[in-house]
Amino acid sequence: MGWFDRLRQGLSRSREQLNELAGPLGVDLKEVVSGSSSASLEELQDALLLADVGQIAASEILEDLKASGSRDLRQALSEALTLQLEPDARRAQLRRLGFTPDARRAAVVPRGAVIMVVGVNGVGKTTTVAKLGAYYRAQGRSVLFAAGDTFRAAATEQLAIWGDRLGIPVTRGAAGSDPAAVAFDAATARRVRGLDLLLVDTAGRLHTKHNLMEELRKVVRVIDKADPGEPAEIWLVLDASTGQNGLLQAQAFHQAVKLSGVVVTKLDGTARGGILVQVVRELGLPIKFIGVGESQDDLQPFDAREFVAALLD
Ligand SMILES: Nc1nc2c(ncn2[C@@H]2O[C@H](COP(=O)(O)OP(=O)(O)O)[C@@H](O)[C@H]2O)c(=O)[nH]1
Ligand SMILES: [Mg+2]
Repeated sequence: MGWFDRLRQGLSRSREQLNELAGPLGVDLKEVVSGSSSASLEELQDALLLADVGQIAASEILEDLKASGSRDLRQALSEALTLQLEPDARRAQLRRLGFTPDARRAAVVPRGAVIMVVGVNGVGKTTTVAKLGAYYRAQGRSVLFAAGDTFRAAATEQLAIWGDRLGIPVTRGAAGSDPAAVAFDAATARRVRGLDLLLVDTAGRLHTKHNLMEELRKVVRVIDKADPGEPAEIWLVLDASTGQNGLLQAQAFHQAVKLSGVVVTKLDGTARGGILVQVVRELGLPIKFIGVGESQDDLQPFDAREFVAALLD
């Protein structure tokens, strides 16, 4: 099965809910809006809320549908949802232009030389670091990993195995050592060796634990000390099956260290697809990549239009 089919499969529950409550998406939008169809806008709103798109986006989508000149509910919903997945500025621009350009998954270019991933336990941080390493290396960049999860020896070992497999060097510390020290060493090593990109793994932590969030801030500070201006990117790794709780996590991490993007993993599982909308809308953060499986190639640059196609069709 290709990655798109795995994504579709992962989103099947959300898709069924949307189709079921909204009636067949093939119905005439004009009839839905005028109230003469078996499907109603209220039911559609319920379906959107169940899929976790959130109140703000759901209301805006309904407004867009009412204002749409199209008779095709599926088409109009697809455009409205795509807009909700675009960053604010681009959303405004697309609205002005009145169309959504073709899907074209652009390569994700990091702003600087250090990308750090953060998140709670088990969401797929270490796997994502490995996949990102494979992705950027395939784009011709030289990569270094930092095994910043010193909390568990197994975590360092897990990244070391990926490093071996991918031929990517790993800066590591002893189990139980200070993650900030590992990050400092790695950031220095990247700069001195002139490598293009450092990917920093971190230990999972509950977003409610203050001292662990402090530890994360310290890791950010020492990287900046070793390599001023870095980490240019801090990406939250979010498990797509967590729904509303994922948004709370995102908010807490965003407050502790200023996030620059999100990687949503496990979209091949039973994903609540709408949570991506809330991340973009309510946190103003772009989705950078999506994870659709456990192997090194199961990471795709995020494309809103493609994602909506997987969700609706
Ligand atoms: N199905 C699926 N599994 C994933 C994905 N990303 C990570 N995993 C699995 O989730 C589990 C936890 O991953 P890990 O990277 O160790 O999480 P961490 O604790 O955040 O570092 C592992 O079994 C991974 O193989 C994904 O996109 N899809
Ligand atoms: Mg890990």
